[in-house]
Parts: sequence; C-alpha cells; structure tokens
Amino acid sequence: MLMQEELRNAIELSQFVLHYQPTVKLDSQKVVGMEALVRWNHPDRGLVAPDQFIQLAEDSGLIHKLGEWVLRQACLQCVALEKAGFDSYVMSINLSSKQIADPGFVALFNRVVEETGVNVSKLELELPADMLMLDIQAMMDLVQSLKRAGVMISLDDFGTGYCSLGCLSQVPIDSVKIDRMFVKGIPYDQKSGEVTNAVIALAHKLNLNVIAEGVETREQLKFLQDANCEMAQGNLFSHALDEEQLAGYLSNIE
Ligand code: G
Ligand code: G
Ligand code: MN
Ligand code: NA
Repeated sequence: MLMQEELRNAIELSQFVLHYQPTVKLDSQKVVGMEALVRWNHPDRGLVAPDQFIQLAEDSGLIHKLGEWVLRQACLQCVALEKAGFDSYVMSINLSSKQIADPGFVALFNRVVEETGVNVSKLELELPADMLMLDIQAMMDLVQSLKRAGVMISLDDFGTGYCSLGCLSQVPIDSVKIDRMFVKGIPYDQKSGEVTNAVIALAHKLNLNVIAEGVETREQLKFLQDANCEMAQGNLFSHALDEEQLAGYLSNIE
C-alpha cells in the first residue's frame, strides 16, 4: 500500500504516539516542561520519525486531522500528569504552517482545550519556522488570539526560517528556540558560537526567553549558561521518552 493511504488510516488505527522530550532550566538545571513529538507506530516499518511523514501529511491535507490528534493527545497527557501530581510542567506542542494557516485554527484550539479540561496556561504552542503562507499581520492576529486564550507561544527552529527581525519584534511571542544547527557547532566552531550569542542577546533585548535545542555536550551547556540562555533540551538531559518512561523519569526527579 502507498504510504499516503496508510497514513490516511493511521489515525483510525491509533498508530500515532507522542513521545516527550524534557526541557530544562539552565540556572537550576530543573526540568520545567516537555516537548511533544509525534511518531508513527507503523505495523511493518516500526517507529517512524516525523520527518518521514509530516511533509506527506501536509501535502495530502491530512495534517489537519493529525495536528488535531496531536493537540488533543498532548492536552490529555498534560491533564494526566497533573492528576498524577506532576502539576508544574509546561507542555510544548509543535504546529505546522498548514495548520495555522487554517482560519479555524484558534477555534479548534479553544475547543480542544475546553473538551480536555487542560489548564491552558500549562501549554505552549511552537510556531514553525516556515510560516510562508502567513504575512506579518496575519501572524500578529493569530498570535494575539492565541495569547488571549492564555497559551504561551514560542518560535521553533529560530534562525533557519522565514521569521525576520521585523516579525520577531512585532509578533508578541514569549520565546524562541534556537535551532540545533547552531548549537551543534558549539564551542569549537566560532561562527556557530557567535550566531548563538547574537541570537540570545537579541532575544533578551526583545524580552524573549531562549531555549536551545539539541544540546548534547557539557561544553555546549557551559557555553549556553555563560550566554545566559534560559532553557535547553537535548540528549545531554534526555532524549524523547514514551508515556511510561516519562512517568518514571518525572517520579525519579521529584
Ligand atoms: O522528533 P524528531 O526530531 O524526529 O522531529 C523531527 C521534526 O518533526 C522536528 O522538526 C519536529 O518539530 C517535527 N515534529 C515532531 N512532532 C511534530 C508534531 O506533532 N507536529 C508537527 N507539525 N511537527 C512535529
Ligand atoms: O524541530 P524541532 O525542534 O521540533 O525538533 C525536535 C527534534 O530534535 C526531536 O524530534 C528530537 O528527536 C531531536 N533532538 C532532540 N534532542 C536532540 C539532540 O540532542 N541531538 C539531536 N541530533 N537531535 C535531537
Ligand atoms: Mn519543536
Ligand atoms: Na519543529
């Protein structure tokens, strides 16, 4: 069967799962939240990574259904964590550009929040780097509506995409996530270090928090701490965990 057809059936067959990668505050080194990352549990191929099917989902329009499933599942997980006593964590959820270009997105978001009973102030939505279908005004309207709903907004993969400095200064986001492409070169590649320092300084001037992605080494951690980066995620702290592993991980650190 074609992958696209299989993808179409995958939601009904409950083949998608979310994994969760902890995010860490760098001054205290405490876990403050987690990013929900979707995987496709394919009957023959095993666990398929999102870069293998998100594009396909976007091209076929399935991203709307998949995105709604991810949103609802992440909210339910947030509620479940709270019930289990893990009530102080932020849940970050990735959005795709097709999803947010849908004029019904804010209504959908509010509906899912209401249906799941999640505490919306515990949620953070990650705007994708490739928001090509939205102009700055449309982005401002979208982000303002979402902020009114009470959710935090971050800009994902910052430095790789379309969000210009104008966009960064005008759209009322809360934080930027520095793409791991820059973190990767730290501390040996001088240019990566300089770009990272510049992005952090710029973000701070605009009162934005900075999250570094893909932190793998102690040297990278030290560099980011020295640069006053607020938060990080990456394999140095933890890779993405399934639901059961996450519960164990959180029990261990509390
Ligand atoms: O987990 P992994 O590193 O394989 O993720 C690869 C890419 O897929 C990342 O850019 C990530 O943002 C994206 N991704 C992961 N989960 C989701 C999701 O639920 N929705 C969307 N739109 N993208 C996701
Ligand atoms: O684009 P986005 O930031 O959403 O991508 C997040 C993805 O980055 C996750 O799917 C995860 O698998 C991947 N990732 C997380 N930590 C690390 C890391 O330390 N190194 C590398 N190479 N990838 C990571
Ligand atoms: Mn992300
Ligand atoms: Na992303």
